Amino acid sequence: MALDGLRDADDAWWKSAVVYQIYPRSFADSNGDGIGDLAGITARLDYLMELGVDVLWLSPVYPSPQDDNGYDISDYRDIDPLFGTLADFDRLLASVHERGMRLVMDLVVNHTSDEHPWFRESREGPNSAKRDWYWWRPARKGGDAAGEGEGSESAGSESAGSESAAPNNWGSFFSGSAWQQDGASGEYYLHLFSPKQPDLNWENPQVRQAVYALMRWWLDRGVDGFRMDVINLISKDPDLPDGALHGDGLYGDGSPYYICGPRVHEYLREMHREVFAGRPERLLTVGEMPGVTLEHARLFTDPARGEVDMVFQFEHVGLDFGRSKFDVRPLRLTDLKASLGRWQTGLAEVGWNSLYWNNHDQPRIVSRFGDDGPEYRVRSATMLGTVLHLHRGTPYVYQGEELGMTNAPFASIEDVHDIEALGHYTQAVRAGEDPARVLDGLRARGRDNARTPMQWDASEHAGFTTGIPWLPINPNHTTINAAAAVADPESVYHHYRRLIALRHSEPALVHGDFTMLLADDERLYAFTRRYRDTTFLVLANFTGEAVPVPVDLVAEWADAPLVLGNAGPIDAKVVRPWEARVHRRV
Ligand code: TEU
Ligand code: CA
Repeated sequence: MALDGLRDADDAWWKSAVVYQIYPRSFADSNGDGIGDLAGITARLDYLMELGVDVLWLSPVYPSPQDDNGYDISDYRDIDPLFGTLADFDRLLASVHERGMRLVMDLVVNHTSDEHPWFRESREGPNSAKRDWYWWRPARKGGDAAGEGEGSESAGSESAGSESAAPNNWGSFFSGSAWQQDGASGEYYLHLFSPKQPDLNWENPQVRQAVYALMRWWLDRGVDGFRMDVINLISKDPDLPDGALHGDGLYGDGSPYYICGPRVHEYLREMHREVFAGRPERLLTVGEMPGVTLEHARLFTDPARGEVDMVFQFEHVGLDFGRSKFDVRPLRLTDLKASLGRWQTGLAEVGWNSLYWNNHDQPRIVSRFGDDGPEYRVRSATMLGTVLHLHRGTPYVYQGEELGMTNAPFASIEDVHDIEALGHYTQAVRAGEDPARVLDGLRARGRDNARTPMQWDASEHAGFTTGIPWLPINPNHTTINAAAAVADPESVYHHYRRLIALRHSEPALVHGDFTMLLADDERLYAFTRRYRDTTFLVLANFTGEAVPVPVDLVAEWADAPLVLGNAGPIDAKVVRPWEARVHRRV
């Protein structure tokens, strides 16, 4: 594989790798039940190999009541029958390795499903041997525990019990209280996400050892690493203090007491020692870390500390938020450059960045930061890919991003499936917001936008299924689909192939120093990558208008060959709408 040749001193193969994220429910359905599955993925591996990606990240495929589409696991050592069997999984893994690619699993251990045997045993009562495997607390004194008529349900849960008696005022990520009262004991358990996702108590060493054992089980099966779900939330301040009341003041912000909590680095170092340290093969670990700061990220990704290889930070996907993620504000390009530039500089000496625009929680980037209309969809999608992939770090491609797939036209709230979106809609409308405006916010930011089925061809169900898709196919699949893209050399697909090939063949794009240019320009994004005697310039237009190239750049780069562009022959003095250029100088 091209990777080896690029190895620098350290054996971090993933520095020159490109990762492709698969959301199994929506990738490819092999048995016509309208839900994607493992055999469907196996049948599409040649497409991924042709694209040139090195690693596949699978969102969860473990047994789950699917309350949060699999991020609520009821058995960590098996495959949900929806997606297939362990034998199907082994076939997929072998087929991935045969093609020289790797596969990482999604590790969801901040919480389990409330149908996991661990939680079933834990809720049996205060004397359960597993009571301390979760965060149980008695009702708050003085709060009216019974709270007839006073308790309000968080999205979809049977009565949360009286919220005023909840042990503290923390709100859940999915709206409503972060506490659920359990009828049997009258006590409350913590769930930062849905009531069917109770948080594990990592203070308990038995919990940690149980997690390390299941991780070793999958590594022994041959997987190449883990993407770790909200792994910076596993350490809570054991006093569980109330949070400050912000905005609508319904719930307190508990984040200061569970984002990068007091023992999180200790736990990740212990995990590294117990799971990864003794293994011959170099694995990939990436921690999803909402709210992580650059300071903490440097600690998490410093190879000398033995925690994780890289983190997913959320700063650049929150720059166009108003009061909430569903309150849309226009992006200021200088904010984006300031944020990504800070992370480039901040992890230049120690640590490593992950690079992403999309995943199964984010709306489609071409609809968000680009222009998904017929004239500029391809060009803005390829511009966004070029800018992201040529930063210093490991790029992640989310399924369909390589086709320039767009947000979907959700006609009504009935079309919305995602628990986070439904929780927000319920709470916002109850708080008196105009349902139509709330739905607009969901259309722009809802996670279902990322989850509409993969568009393989222009046929009725886009080649995704022969059955009825679990989520409607985006009607624009008649023009936006893999078959058409593969057949069109000017497509987003072939541009991503060229981008990935460039990273595999140019050490400067892996290891090169990053320098931001034009930091104050609200229309152009420009930077260089320098390594030994090679320098690359990346210049991109984030607007639908032609923009003159700053004269000094013209002068400096006039004789440097163009190695990648997305708008045909260039005009040295003007950058066309949504155009991206990559020049190389030795
Ligand atoms: O997401 C964590 C997370 O921060 C997102 O839920 C975030 O709140 C939001 O959706 C993005 O703005 C992870 C998984 O990626 C997500 O799918 C799960 O729902 C969540 O954890 C709970 O497991
Ligand atoms: Ca299926």
